[in-house]
Amino acid sequence: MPIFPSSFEWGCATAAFQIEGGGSEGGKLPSIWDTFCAQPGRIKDGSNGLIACDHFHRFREDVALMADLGLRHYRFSIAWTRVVDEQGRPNPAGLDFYRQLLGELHKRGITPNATLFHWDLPAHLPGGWLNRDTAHHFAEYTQIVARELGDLLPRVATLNEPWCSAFLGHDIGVFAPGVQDRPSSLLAAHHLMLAHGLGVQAWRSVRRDTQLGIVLNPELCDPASDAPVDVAAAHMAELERNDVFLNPLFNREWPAEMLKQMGPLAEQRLTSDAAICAQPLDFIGLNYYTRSIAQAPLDADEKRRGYRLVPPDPHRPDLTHIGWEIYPKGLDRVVRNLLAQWPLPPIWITENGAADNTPLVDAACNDALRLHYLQLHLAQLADMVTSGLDIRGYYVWSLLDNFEWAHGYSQRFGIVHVDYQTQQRTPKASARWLQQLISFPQT
Ligand code: IFM
Repeated sequence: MPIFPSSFEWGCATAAFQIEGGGSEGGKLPSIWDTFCAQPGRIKDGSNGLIACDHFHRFREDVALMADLGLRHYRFSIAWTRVVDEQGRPNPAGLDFYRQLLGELHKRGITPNATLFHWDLPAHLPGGWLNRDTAHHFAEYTQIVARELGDLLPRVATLNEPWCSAFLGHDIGVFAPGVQDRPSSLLAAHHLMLAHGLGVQAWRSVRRDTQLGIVLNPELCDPASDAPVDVAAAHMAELERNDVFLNPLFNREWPAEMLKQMGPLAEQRLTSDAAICAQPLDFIGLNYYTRSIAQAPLDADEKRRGYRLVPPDPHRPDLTHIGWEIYPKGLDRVVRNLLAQWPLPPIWITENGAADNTPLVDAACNDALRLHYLQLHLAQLADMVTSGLDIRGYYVWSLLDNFEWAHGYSQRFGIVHVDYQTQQRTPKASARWLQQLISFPQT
């Protein structure tokens, strides 16, 4: 068993749209993911998040499961669409759901870590992240959460993986809202970071006793060969993935390459935005799953981006069921790369996990692939912590099998199996291993 300091925090992570369901209960409004799911062909299995894991009604059972597994920390997201109405006023019924959830966590000795935005943008906001006003609406929503729930929330992240909202949502178009336009994706990225900065200011205008941060999914991108064109492509991929989000946090300008790709839209970035984005933070959350391999761009879209990603050969044995390479060394490499470039605050690994679609057989799920993945990554993490890196905790993704965005329910990331017909929860072999690890004597 890998050994961690006794102060190390162990938790699991989820996100509202992926588990809650309760699609229109208590005045919940549609998000851009609801409208995206309703468009034919967007979601692999044609599913949606209206019921998901029915956590909205079963949260007590889910919190009991966490407690049983020895998880003392829980990262979840608050659905903006549940807690604020169309006029931007607090929605008491939605806020009450989170108050009850937080009460239950408190009762079980589990510390919450809430993310304010995990992609489920209210559908009624005109222009979404392409409209600067959305950043101001985010700050208003943040202030409502700070006022209404702030006393129950010791740690809060503004955004989860803004790269996905910006680039998967507005360049590749496989995520809501499904736009495919390179300059727009960069404008969305800018507005997301502006929302982050305005959100931190708004929260701190209400309370100053909350640890505030952001959750990013920086990536390690290796070139497919030593050829200079491939090396340059990998560099471009890392600029997009890392510098676009980390530079604003430290009041550094975007790389010239990214500003050039934005064209005339770059004028919508105001000089005064830089200081707003660079609010001092108490922590940074890093999500790590795999690495990428890049080569020189071939088609027009890739040339606009400056790189082409090469998916791993699907026959390789070291892939998870979603097709991502199992590369634990990357966790160490990516954290050290970031620390060499940016003065990061203390780090939490806010997501790490694997898609393993092993079915339930005789009421048991032997998810050996996930177990293997977690063992490798936690051994890697233990070495990193022992070597002195300031990493304070780990949240496995995810507590439950859940709605995996464009993959619908076809990919299972949970350490607990969910039967979507009966909503029965069954801890998998990986959950039992993690339970043992957490209870193992630590230094
Ligand atoms: O399910 C997602 C999560 O919402 C954000 N990070 C990556 C996970 C796995 O794809």
